[in-house]
Amino acid sequence: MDLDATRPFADSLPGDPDLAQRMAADGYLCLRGLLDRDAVHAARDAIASVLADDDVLASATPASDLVFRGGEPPDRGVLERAHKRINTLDAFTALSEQPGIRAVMSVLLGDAVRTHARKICRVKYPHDSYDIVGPHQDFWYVKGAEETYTCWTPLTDTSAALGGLAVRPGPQSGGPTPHAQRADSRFHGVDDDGDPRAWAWSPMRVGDALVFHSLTVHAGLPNTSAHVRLSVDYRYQRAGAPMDPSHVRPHFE
Ligand SMILES: O=C(O)CCC(=O)C(=O)O
Repeated sequence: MDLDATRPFADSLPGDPDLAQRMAADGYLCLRGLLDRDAVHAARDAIASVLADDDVLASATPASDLVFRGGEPPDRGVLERAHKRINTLDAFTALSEQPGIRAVMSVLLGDAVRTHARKICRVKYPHDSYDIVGPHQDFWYVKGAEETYTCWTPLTDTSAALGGLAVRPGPQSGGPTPHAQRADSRFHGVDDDGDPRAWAWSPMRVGDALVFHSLTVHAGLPNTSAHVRLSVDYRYQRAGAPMDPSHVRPHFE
């Protein structure tokens, strides 16, 4: 995707009175400064030290710089072991309950909100195209309640080279779309005509977050930098609404 041709995210501030209307119109909110930066850095450092233990980071630079050691991305066994350790990190799980996120979720979902146990840390190695999540709706993966919102937040500032997440804005009136296995990636996704003007993307800073509806089409972008891209995504729905069994267990368990 030509990021220069996308439109920038429409920014919102956590206290804006029209967050629910914006979500209904655009399918997403880009919330600048939603999360406490120290808490995000704590999660980044804890996860970076897991990756350093697996020798996937350059040894000459601090682990928190996330410089990739080069060569092929680690194999599935290493990834799985790392994710199981990441799932146990307090700094990773606690970030999902930051007051800023809770406040936005109570605007969108009311007072009784349930956080999915399946919290996902994305570890995106440079030039690993097979691991790119192309255009998709989270509902295809999440199932359960359509009224589910994802909060995606980068653990480092993002740039065009690091990629991040792009969103296809619009009201979510079309319902779930069938997904197909992609030939060039390990993920399922939806067709996209490839017109970057239909998409929104901007660089993000530590503390910024994207919150989007389970039917909003979005896509992970290629990482063409020399750094590992770290982000986390957490999901929320009304307590008591249906939840798929896969989402009551941690990722990779
Ligand atoms: O971070 C990424 O590359 C993709 C994340 C994603 O698709 C999601 O949070 O649903």
